[in-house]
Amino acid sequence: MTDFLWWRDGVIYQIYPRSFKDSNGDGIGDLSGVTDRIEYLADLGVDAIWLSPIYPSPMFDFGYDVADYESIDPVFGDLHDFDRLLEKAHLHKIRVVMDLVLNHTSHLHPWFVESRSSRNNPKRDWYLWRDPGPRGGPPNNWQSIFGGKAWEFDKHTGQYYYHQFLKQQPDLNWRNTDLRERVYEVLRFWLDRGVDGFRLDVVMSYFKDAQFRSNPRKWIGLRGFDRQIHLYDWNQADIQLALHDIRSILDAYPDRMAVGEVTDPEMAVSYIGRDKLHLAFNFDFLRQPWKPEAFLETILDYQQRMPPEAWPSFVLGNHDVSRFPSRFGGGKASDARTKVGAAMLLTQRGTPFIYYGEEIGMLDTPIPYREIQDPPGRRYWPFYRGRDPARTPMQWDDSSNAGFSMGTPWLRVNKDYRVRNVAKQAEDPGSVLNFYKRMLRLRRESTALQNGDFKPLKVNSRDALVYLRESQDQTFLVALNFGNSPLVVTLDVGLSVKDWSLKLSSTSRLGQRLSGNRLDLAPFEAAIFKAGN
Ligand code: TEU
Ligand code: CA
Repeated sequence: MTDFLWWRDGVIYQIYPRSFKDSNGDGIGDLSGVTDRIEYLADLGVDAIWLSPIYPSPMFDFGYDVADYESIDPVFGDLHDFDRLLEKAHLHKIRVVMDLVLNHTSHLHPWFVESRSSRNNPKRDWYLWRDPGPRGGPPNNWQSIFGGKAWEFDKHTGQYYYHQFLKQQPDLNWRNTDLRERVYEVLRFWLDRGVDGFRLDVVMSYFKDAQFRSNPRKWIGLRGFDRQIHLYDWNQADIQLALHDIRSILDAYPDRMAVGEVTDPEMAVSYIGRDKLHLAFNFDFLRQPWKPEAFLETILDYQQRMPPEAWPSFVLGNHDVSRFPSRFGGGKASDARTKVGAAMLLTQRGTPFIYYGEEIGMLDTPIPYREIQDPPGRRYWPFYRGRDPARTPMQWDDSSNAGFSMGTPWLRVNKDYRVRNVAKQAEDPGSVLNFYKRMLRLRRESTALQNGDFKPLKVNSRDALVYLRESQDQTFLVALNFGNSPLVVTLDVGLSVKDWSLKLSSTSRLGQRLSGNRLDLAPFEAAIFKAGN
């Protein structure tokens, strides 16, 4: 491995455009807002941005219900604004990844409007229409991820259509060749415009069982969806053909990438490789408690499943889950813990994804019931409060609305914005922001941290995670203290390297930390050493 390949060796930053920066005071972030912040992202040191959907949408699922794949929603700007953003990002060597939601459309998409107009409309088969079951009910037992049955009866034509998410998000029929060809045109539309890659929303759901068999049941789980084994409503073998198609479309352009959203690492490894997707998310880090052995286990499990020609990826957060500083406990030690999490993420063998705001340690924002915007949040409140808490405005400075907007933000700003914001952290050498910058710089200049081997070291402490990242000419040792007490760790292997230099520490503690097999760590210290200088 030599030449820098952006999606393999770089770091990708997810932007939720509604919440990043509002340039016109309507309370909603937009493309000009992102364009204004390209210098910030370049200075932070990320290699690419992934934009959550910005297409025209009635926003029942805040853009994940697309009404036109080849345009921009006016709330975010227009194609001209998009081209400006792309051009400026490229000028700063930042790649741009679009979110493509191809499992379903909005119910207001012209394709669906046509499809539902009559049983013999040419686009009827572009969606999943079925006759009622034997007793007049839904065709089978499939459930919606956002609650209730996945089938909606359409009186006009007397059939049900399938929706894995909201009823305003009817699923496309990927078994229809015309539909597939049309969708592939969408990929080319954006590739020709110059975008560098795609994040494929719920790619494992494109194909459903051709016979529409009911799923087997399970007895535990909050939602009806959780109480089924998903044998038939996702991850069908035929998806592999679509993955090949998508890859060959991308391969006709230089340096393009597709990352797929799938549910678990087992699926992830079967979706990536030379003639499939470049990357698939591994969400295992999102499910771990704050314990070194839990993370180590998932890393090793994933490493062992990974086919030789495939490349891993890691995330600690996204727009669907609680922010990681909150998930791992928040409170007084939040920032110290966040730095340890960041050091772990950014020293993995695999492409790291950062979710906007993580770099300043943003926490979940509690949203009162009457302000909840997210549909599953309303439906399952108070058992589940939805995804709004992780989607609140980016905190830029201590002016009103955290410098996000001159108007009233679509979601409230976190109360801590006067103390937690970019401007303030930029001034403080010990801030989370400056730690991310130093980490990103170190990763960028170290081939071993990008693509060297990952080798865990056995240690005599339950609070420590210690590993090597080794390439032919570089060795790094990463030592993470997950606990709030000082640690003296004994490494159980004789390290062949005697001479280590400390490259970076998340604390201000001075002095020697690694000598022989003895490693000293301050509370919540993340320390990174390099063999030699
Ligand atoms: O998410 C897929 C998904 O199933 C979950 O992440 C889901 O959002 C979670 O279980 C909450 O209940 C993708 C997108 O990331 C998400 O934002 C969209 O809402 C969803 O697809 C539909 O497009
Ligand atoms: Ca705006």
